[in-house]
Amino acid sequence: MTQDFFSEVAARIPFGGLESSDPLTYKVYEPDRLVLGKRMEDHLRISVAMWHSFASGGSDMFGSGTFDRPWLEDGLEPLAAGRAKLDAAFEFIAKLGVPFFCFHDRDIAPEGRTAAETKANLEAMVDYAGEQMARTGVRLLWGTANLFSHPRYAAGAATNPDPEVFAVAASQVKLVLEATKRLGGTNYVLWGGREGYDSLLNTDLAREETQLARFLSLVAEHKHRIGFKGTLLIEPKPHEPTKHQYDHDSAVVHGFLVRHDLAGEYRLNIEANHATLSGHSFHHEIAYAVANGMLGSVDANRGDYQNGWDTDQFPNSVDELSLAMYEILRGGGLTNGGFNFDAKLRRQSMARTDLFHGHIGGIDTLAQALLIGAAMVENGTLERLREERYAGWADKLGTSILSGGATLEDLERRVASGEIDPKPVSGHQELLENLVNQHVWAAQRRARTD
Ligand code: XUL
Ligand code: CO
Repeated sequence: MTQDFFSEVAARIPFGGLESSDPLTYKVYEPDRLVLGKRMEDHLRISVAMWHSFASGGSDMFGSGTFDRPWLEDGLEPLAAGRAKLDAAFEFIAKLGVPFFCFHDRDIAPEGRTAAETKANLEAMVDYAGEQMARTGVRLLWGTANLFSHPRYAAGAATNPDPEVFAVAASQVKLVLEATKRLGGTNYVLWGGREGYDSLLNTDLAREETQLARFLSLVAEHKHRIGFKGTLLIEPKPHEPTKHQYDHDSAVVHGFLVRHDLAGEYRLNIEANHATLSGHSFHHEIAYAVANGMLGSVDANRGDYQNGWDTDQFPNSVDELSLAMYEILRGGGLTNGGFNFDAKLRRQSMARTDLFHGHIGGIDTLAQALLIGAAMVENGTLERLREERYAGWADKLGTSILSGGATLEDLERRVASGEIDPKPVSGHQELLENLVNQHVWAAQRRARTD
């Protein structure tokens, strides 16, 4: 018997359109609407994150939890509380009407007194999640192991100076990878929570790199051994909780994977707020991943321009997301991946309905950005101008350089003779930015008149 936690929302959130005055309707998101020949729902593959939305009570380092979350109250029997949490989560996701969820092992199953008890707790809660998935039709986008909360991981998991900690982390990943397979997950994520350092004085960088590479090889080996067909994803982040994290950004992770012959085994899970913390834009990180065949999935959220930390707010900037969406669509879209709301309510947003408001706003923002990104692709002007800019590389000189047919001597001779004499050309940045704005504003007008 599942409990009812969101009775103020009677049924699935409907599409209301821009004129709707009901906050509990979608203004833009229409799952069945076709965009570039594909349903909106299949483009976006929205997922709700178990941790922020159901396993956290709203505490921060200055104060305790504020959220109205009966399943997190003190004194509940741990497994009964765990089942109530899953009841609440699946009721919410079904009412939100999105296809996926994501979880860490510790979001759904409490740590026991022994390793055996912890394992039994996980098995019981994974079974219960499976029942809830069957009841609601909600699917698993990805699972992951929490390798950062327990005190044993204070100095890292795979990169810990103690190999016994490595072993515990490895056993945890084995169990969650298997649970993810059992629940039909389409991806498995590794975020290097404390794989980094707080001080170089006690850190051996070379050793830690070797350990991390070994860990990721073991995970890939086990994936193949058990026949898990999903994609393994690494989620870059530059810092927080450690001062420096090894999976700094997309390019750093890609370089690491290539160095250790693992680039064929892993893709990237790119989080908007992690991108901005690393000093990049979100769409830079997406574009890098697309350019290198590494795009896997996205953690949707945003930071705050006044704060230098991971505020994990719900996304609300159509302008910024349109650029990311354009890069995703240019790259062929998300296939196995999705948009997982790794986003949390502000501590003052205490009501349970605020969970709906946060997600509805975020989903509508993604949907509107998708429409604009698609219009930019369909219109084709940006792509054409970009191609024209590089046209010389398709000509004789460009192809002879790239194919290795031209030596430095050849090039110097032709430049000295005046045969090669390039003229600077405009990059037209402002023109391009105006084109993007034109698409943003046109989409706003279309939405008003639809
Ligand atoms: C932390 C973060 C994690 C990962 C999963 O910043 O983003 O929630 O997404 O461990
Ligand atoms: Co994340």
